[in-house]
Amino acid sequence: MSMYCAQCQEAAGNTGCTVSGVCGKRESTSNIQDVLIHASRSLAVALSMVLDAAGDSDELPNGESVAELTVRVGRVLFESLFTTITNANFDDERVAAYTWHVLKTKETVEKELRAIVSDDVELPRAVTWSAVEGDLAALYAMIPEASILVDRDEDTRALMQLALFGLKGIAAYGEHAAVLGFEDPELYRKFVQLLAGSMTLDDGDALTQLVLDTGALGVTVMALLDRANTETYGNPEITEVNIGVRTRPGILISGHDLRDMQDLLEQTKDTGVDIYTHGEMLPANYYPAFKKYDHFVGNYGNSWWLQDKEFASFNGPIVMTTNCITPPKAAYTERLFTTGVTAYPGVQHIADRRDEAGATKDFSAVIALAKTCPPPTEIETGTITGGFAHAQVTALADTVVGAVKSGAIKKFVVMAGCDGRQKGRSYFTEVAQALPNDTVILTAGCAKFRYNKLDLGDIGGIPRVLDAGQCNDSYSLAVIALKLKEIFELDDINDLPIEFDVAWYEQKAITVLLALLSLGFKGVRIGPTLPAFLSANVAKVLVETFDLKVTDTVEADLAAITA
Ligand code: FSO
Ligand code: SF4
Repeated sequence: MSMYCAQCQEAAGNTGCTVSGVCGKRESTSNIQDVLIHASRSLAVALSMVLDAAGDSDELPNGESVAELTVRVGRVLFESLFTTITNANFDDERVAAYTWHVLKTKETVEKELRAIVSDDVELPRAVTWSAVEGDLAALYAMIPEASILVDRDEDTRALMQLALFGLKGIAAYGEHAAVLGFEDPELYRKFVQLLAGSMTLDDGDALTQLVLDTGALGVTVMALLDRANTETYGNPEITEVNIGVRTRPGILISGHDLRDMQDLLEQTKDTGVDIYTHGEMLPANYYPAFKKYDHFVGNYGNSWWLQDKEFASFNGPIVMTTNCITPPKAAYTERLFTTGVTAYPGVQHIADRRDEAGATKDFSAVIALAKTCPPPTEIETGTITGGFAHAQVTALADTVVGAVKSGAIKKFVVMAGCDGRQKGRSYFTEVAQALPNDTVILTAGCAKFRYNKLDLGDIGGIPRVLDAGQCNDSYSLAVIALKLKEIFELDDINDLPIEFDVAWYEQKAITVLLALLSLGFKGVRIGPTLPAFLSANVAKVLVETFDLKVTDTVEADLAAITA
């Protein structure tokens, strides 16, 4: 076996990619990502030892406070793990650069630790290993040690991966909040301790607790990101989003980074260039702060895996702010730009802003290119409706509650999550189409593209598909459920008329799943398959403890959902 990766729903044969990734990830990239993850967990182990040694004191011998050190390390870890998420970074050199940055940060933590503990204490290898910057061979030499397959039985490995992938999602959500200036030292501290545990623990009970704690931290980080987004850009509101095109050249922006959206909209004002969203950037259309720009036209295309056709027909430059990028086609490679944690070899990269506080990114190269391009080719016309995040739904609470009480709404079906290439995902379109007219679909994430253009009608003015936003906004769906529980004065959240039929793809979905379990939701149905990295025993525990289900046939699930 030359590589091993089972982190996403498209893992080959639903066991794992071992030669190259179904996503297009090469063996070398997968292996160097394993080393980056290993370095990141090692850094977490080093810092957690400092935290333990410091106890209640905030003072450290070398001048930095414990809180300052934790935030500094936490930022590095958020970025380093985010870049290893599926379809984020395919560029070995950039992954290596992240790894050296992590290792350099680890050296500073090791110095701090050395100053606290006595000289005769032998520090673990996680703390002491390193690799000289620029020495790729030294990183490759770490591959055998970094592999998740090393010396572990399958149940231990399954629990470790479940926690690690949940932590990757937390890193992504945390990074999105951090670029908007929303950070929580306590969140970083817990994150570091959990990440360290994902490397050092090998006892089943302790690892199970680690998974549960990861779910609880998932709730915390999603609440932080919700605050970051809404306090920065306002609460999403009901919006008719144009899916047609105008006649001027355009720039297409995809991924999840709203700060990039803000910078791009500002810099393209009065330039004669229009802005369109793609994939997970669609919900940017729902924010008051972005609606004020006249040159923000609407959304172009569908979910991430259709980018090879839709980027080609867009005709102008495309900015990928985060995952999901797919191996680009020649028809648009020269018009494609990446930024942030996202990268692809041979694709132009917009430099990051993170090192300069408050600095904006420079999109001038993208804008200059756009001015030379023809306008987008129209592929659709009309509008789609969205913007049903928790504040908007709460504002409609009287109507919604009235419809539930009158029996006009019998069930809410949460069909959030991610989309993917697999043919079997037509299941989600078929379920949405076949759900009876007294059901409302609550969605978030790119899973929505499987049914958000169907004409499913409304119930007394409430659309039957309520889109809360990005997968990053899945928290909104939990808030809505908790609000309904409060309004209906229920003791148990599971007494609500809510069913879950969630599509998963990458690691943020694992965070969302663990967060839902942590909030007490039971009977969550996920599909189109259970995660490949779960062992039979771990899957059994999830089924028995949380009544976790895997999607079945459309007919069987419809019968169960509407029962
Ligand atoms: Fe989709 Fe991709 Fe948002 Fe994911 S674009 S699949 S969960 O990486 O990020 O929903
Ligand atoms: Fe395979 Fe998914 Fe890993 Fe890509 S991210 S190598 S498709 S398991």
